[in-house]
Amino acid sequence: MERRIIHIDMDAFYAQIEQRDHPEYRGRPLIVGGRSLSRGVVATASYEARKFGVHSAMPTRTAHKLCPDGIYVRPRFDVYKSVSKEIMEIFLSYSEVVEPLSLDEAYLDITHLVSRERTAKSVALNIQRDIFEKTRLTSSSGISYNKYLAKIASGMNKPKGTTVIHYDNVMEVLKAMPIGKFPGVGAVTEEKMKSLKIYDGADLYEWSELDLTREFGKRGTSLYKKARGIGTNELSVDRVRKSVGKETTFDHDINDDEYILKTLEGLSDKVSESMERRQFAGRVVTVKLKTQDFKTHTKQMMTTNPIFTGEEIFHYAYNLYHEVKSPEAPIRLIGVTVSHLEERSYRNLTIYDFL
Ligand code: DCP
Ligand code: MG
Repeated sequence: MERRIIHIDMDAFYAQIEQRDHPEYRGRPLIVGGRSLSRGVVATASYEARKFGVHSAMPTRTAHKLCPDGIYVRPRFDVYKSVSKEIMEIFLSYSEVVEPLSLDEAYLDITHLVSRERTAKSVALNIQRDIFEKTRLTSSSGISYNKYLAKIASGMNKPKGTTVIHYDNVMEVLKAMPIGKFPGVGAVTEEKMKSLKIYDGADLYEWSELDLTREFGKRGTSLYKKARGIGTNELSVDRVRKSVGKETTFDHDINDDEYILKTLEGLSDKVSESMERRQFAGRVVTVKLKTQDFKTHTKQMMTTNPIFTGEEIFHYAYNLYHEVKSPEAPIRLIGVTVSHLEERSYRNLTIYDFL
């Protein structure tokens, strides 16, 4: 049976909240993220700032060059989390089948709400209206018969868009889509595609499954299907990632405790940031070392309480490092992972009880 899936994604989420709460930021290029010129990274930028080429994950230093007159502010995660909770509550008032992807986006299966009198698009518009009434924030939605098409659709008319991809227009949309915009095609794959003269969906469509598998391994089949509008419509009930880890390989083998611990501290912060974005806390910390002789050594420890801050993670990683290192073996790689993850913010919503 054909399902109706909606993907909802807030517009310039952090930036829009800052503009809502600070009227003086409205209509101005606003950049939310780390403000340090040496280490800061842009979390997101208002649409006014995007005109200057500023985008998520860009070093703050680069953003300053592109947009020197922008307003630069630090994120307020607590506020974003509580807004996220509000929008998740709205989603749950429409459907029990909700799959959150991050703080500001989710899939909803709303098949049961659609009838001859009520289209999926009108349901999406209602959800967007409810979000606006409750939070004064705009969102975009995409509606389709599977997940990846709904996600593509929500990105097509941002901000404030509501876009439907159905059987009549799916091939037209996919064929015109630049290859880099296909879900699952990252920068590396995009380059490879271009070297094979695949620039858009129409080019991809010409390739046989066999040839794609030959070039891209197992992902070939998925790419073949994506070029044809075929994808899953099952919302994942348990897509909680099992662990979050970061590692670094040194340029040359290192035996300097102070330097290694500094690196470990940085990695702990990165793991924490990644957990922050997904609202996880974890119960097990693992430190991994690879020594000069290519041997891997790991050691892990259960924490007393679920942890998530960089300081907490580093506290355990610091102790583990001292247990696992051997004084005479220089290190080529170090990594830290937090596992046994659990949800933090939606806990009292019981969303995961039935997802
Ligand atoms: N985010 C981040 N670092 C990234 C990407 C995103 O910290 N590399 C945060 C900030 C965003 C939020 O997650 O506001 C949601 O991410 P989106 O990709 O949905 O981006 P936006 O909502 O900011 O903009 P858009 O209107 O394109 O959805
Ligand atoms: Mg968004």
